[in-house]
Amino acid sequence: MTVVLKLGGSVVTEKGVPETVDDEALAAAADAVADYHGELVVVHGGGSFGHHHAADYGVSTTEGTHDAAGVAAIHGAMKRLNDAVVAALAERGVPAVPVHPFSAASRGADGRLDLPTAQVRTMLAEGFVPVLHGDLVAHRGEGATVLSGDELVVELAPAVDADRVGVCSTVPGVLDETGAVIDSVSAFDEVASALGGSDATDVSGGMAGKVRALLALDSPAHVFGPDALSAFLAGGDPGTTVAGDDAR
Ligand code: IP8
Repeated sequence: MTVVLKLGGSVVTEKGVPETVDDEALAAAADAVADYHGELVVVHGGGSFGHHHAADYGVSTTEGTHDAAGVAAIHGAMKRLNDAVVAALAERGVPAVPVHPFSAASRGADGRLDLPTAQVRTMLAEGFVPVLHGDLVAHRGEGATVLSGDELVVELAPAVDADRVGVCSTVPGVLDETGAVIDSVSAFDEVASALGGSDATDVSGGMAGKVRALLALDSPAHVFGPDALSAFLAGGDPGTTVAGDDAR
């Protein structure tokens, strides 16, 4: 069983306090991961590390920077968060190793991401747990732009032939207009009115972009809150199951 797991940046950091890990939340997530013993790729988001610096330098997934100091600040912050996540896993005996996407990935002028994944597959085959993170990416014509953890999940799941994809978020699933968790989504139309259908090109921000991207995968994805991480890793289907035509 191969699992790709995204830990939302807001789950493992104090979102409002720059460069602050939520130690309790990270410890709880790392405890849950340590109880899982199959092939696993972890991706984490930026939380109060990447987003704070990205905002300072006006960088997004489409607006880039040529300021090397800005690149060093944003990428450096993400490496510090990655160090904290890898360390929390390693303390619990998880063979976690860091993978920094900025060193390997690039975007073309059309925004298309090229993410080499042979090293991640080899790490898995050798028994490691690769830990990637939202980062910057060299972007033709833009300098460097933000690469979100959600984009990484969408690239990695087919590359490692994932059986399951988990997105651990601060909310307990995809929510309907009343705030209740929707059990399953098989087409975007089913949730368009609850999520707002206007962000067709947004694969990095907001639940609508996440759901669209997850529907395109050929493995089922689950969106759930931190309390349900253990249940997901134990093979359960907490929160919302997102499975498009190719995943069923
Ligand atoms: O939180 C963003 O990753 P995300 C990474 O997964 C940076 O969108 C550098 C802001």
